[in-house]
Amino acid sequence: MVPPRILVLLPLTFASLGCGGPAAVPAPPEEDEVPGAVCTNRIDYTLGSETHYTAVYHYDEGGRVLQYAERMADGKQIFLVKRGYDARGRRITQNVEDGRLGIPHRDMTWEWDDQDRVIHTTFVRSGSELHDGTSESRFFFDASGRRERDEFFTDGVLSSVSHHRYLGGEPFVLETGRDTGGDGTEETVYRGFYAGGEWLVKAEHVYMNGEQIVTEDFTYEDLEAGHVSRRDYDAEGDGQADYVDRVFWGEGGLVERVEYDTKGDGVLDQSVDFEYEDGRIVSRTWDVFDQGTQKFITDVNWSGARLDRVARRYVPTGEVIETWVFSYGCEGDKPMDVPIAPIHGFEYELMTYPFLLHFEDRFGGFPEML
Ligand SMILES: [Ca+2]
Ligand SMILES: [Ca+2]
Repeated sequence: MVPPRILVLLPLTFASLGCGGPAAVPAPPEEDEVPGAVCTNRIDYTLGSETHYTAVYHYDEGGRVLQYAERMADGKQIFLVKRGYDARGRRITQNVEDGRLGIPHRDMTWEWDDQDRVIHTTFVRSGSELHDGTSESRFFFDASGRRERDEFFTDGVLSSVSHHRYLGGEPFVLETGRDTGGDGTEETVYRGFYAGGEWLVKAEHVYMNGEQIVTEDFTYEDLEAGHVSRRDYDAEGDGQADYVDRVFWGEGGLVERVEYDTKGDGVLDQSVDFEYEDGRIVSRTWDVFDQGTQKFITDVNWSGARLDRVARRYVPTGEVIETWVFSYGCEGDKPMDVPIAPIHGFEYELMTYPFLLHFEDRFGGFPEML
């Protein structure tokens, strides 16, 4: 299911933490001893002119992330992720220590079947009285290998069950009913309609109390290629779009521009333009019209196929808001995939396509827990 996309201005989340004091110079990162690690990559992050963080990834021989740590300029560790893998290289454990605003300790496990599908996850939160607890998910598949049922538990008690029903037809309908409490009564139903069994053309979120039907309609410029040109989001199913996105494609199947009409009144509220060189993004321009006129540009520099530097600036003043500088101690292309990490905002700056529309991506690949 594709949630409505809400653009929020300037998420300067780190600013409130404040390093205080005079402008600090980034210190060389401390290299931890990580058993099994063979090399490290690093990101130096600067927010404004005063706040510096360093992130270091440690990789094993197979190129998997064993540890990811973020430190402040004074060396204090503020975020740590450790991952463990089974003999087949599949992630089975993750431990997070969050010294910032999050839940201090988070321990996760993933259990796989012999077809490389995750069938069971656990997520234990500790260290904050308010949010401590255990979440658990179990995923079940039918005889033909399709996802059939998901069960969710909170502190050992069944909290909800999702049933996936493959209704067929053209467009092909996948219906997911969510039963809160697992008492046999479904409170919400989601229906995805896939043209040719492949591309989402319509989505409905139905609240069974009759109160609301959220509807999304997708129009394609090129259905074969999955190039969507427009999404109409109707928040209450009255047939009037409340939010309209338009996507413009360029040569080589790259997204050149996305327009957001956040009130569905035909007036453009925000837009994002992308520029590419050799098929790689080099510039992202974000124009905002609905909260005063504002313009942000993200410049992306590459060194060969690798990210070298990403910097986001506020155009009217020229002020650089945040900068990511990448350095590589490892050969080849290693994953930088710790989506929960505070410094990972660069991924958002590089993202050009706003939707998840292909049927195969319906359940995603790997169930991350944040
Ligand atoms: Ca129920
Ligand atoms: Ca409406």
